[in-house]
Amino acid sequence: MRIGFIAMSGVRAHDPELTALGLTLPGFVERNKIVASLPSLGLLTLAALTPPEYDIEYREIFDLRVEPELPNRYDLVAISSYTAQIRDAYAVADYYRALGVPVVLGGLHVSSLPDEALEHCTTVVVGEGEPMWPQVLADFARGELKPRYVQDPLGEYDLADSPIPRYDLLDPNHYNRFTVQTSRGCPHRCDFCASSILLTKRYKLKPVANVIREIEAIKRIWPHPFIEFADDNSFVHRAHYKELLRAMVGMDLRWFTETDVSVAKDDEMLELMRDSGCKQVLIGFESPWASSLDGIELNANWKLRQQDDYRRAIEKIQSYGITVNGCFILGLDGDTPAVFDDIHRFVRETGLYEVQITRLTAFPGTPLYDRLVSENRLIEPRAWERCTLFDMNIIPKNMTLAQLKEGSLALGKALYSDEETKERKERFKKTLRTSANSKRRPRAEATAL
Ligand code: B12
Repeated sequence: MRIGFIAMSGVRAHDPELTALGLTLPGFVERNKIVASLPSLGLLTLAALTPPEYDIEYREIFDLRVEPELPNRYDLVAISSYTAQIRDAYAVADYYRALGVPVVLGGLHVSSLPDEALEHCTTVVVGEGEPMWPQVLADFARGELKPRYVQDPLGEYDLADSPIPRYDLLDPNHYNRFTVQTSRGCPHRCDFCASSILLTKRYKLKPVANVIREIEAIKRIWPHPFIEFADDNSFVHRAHYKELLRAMVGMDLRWFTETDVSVAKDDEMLELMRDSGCKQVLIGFESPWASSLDGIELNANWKLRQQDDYRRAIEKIQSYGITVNGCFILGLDGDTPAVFDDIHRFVRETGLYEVQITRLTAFPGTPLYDRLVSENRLIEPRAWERCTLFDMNIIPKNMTLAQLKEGSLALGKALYSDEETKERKERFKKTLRTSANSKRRPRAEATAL
């Protein structure tokens, strides 16, 4: 029996104008080259939970229009789903179903919209894949595959049970980075967030020993790897992450993760990050404006309360030789057309090394999506191909669509120009030369390992 694990892959915009721009702006091209080829950790994890009697094939499809040939040798097909490329995922599912091959769809998009998915597949899985996949396979083996498997309770999988993803199915020459997930969920609840919080309301940690086992598995096929933590918010649990980072010191790693601005308050954490090979953290600042931050974090307005720390935090983190990739969302409800210049000014003043601008996007399953449906502010409901974070799928509140389009294009052209990209890098290098924090100091833990 042969199972095909199929992931849609690559990073793109739907609007051809944006795609063309992305192909030419230096700062943007560079970032795309780095992230465009990340594997599907979800499917590699399911592959690890597949008994050895099955033959496994892992396949990524970058663009169905470019590579329309699909292998026709599977007895079962498992497809993962994010929103932007769901039409392609459904086309692949339709193709195999027409051949009589059972198709299982899982992942963030179909977990939010299982009924839509069932129009294209044999079976849909709602929730985290790890506890569900063995049940699916057992029923498949008996010829009793059900149309729907729903994790109950949702998000309660214990990451202590997590297997080592099948990194051995990958050719390291095809990737710039491998991903490792060290936590799932986030304690904050931003109304737009369409990440793993859709699957787990609880912030969950993977035990240090499991993470280290995964890194060791990667190092067996890629001795000096670049690792991206596929976390929504690393370092929330300070003591846990310090233990993890101590164990990573001396493993000869370079790594990247997503976190929040509060990490800047913990010097010991920053030292450990530096000493274990952290090269960059991505932080969602979202906006330099209080009016735009107000209300986007639904539990306690956390994002608004951090705003005063933004500048100090960037300076502090970067003084450790760790670059900050600052993310800003354009078209938030508090934004007016004046926001574009202010973001530009903020980036230049703070010396952020890298910057990511995206347009406010309402993904299915998020509080933002439900709110904008009720306010009739979706441009084209169910046009999932607009959910790239670069395209526009919402009608902004305090500017016109044309203003959002023009303002973000002009900002992108300025920020990702050759001149400004170089300027940001030069400035970072210059600060490092005078920063005492950037130098690695010998530490007891490092020599003990
Ligand atoms: C690595 C990554 C990528 C990689 C790899 C994507 C891939 N093929 O897996 C690349 C660079 C290719 C990529 C591309 C894009 N990405 Co991306 N990416 C991530 C990132 C950083 C980590 C994802 C991850 O590995 N999670 C860990 C795994 C274990 O979780 P998982 O995939 O959800 O899988 C679990 C379950 O969903 C389930 N499951 C998943 N698949 C299946 C299949 C079956 C059969 C079953 C039973 C279960 C199951 O089981 C798994 C284990 O529990 C997240 C942000 C983050 N911090 O998480 C964004 C994220 C997933 N990306 C996002 C976006 C928007 C994009 C792009 C649209 C960007 C663009 N403009 O092109 C594209 C879309 C790609 C697509 N297929 O549609 C959004 C998706 C939102 C959404 N709900 O759709 C996220 C959440 C970031 C965000 N800012 O919101 N991305």
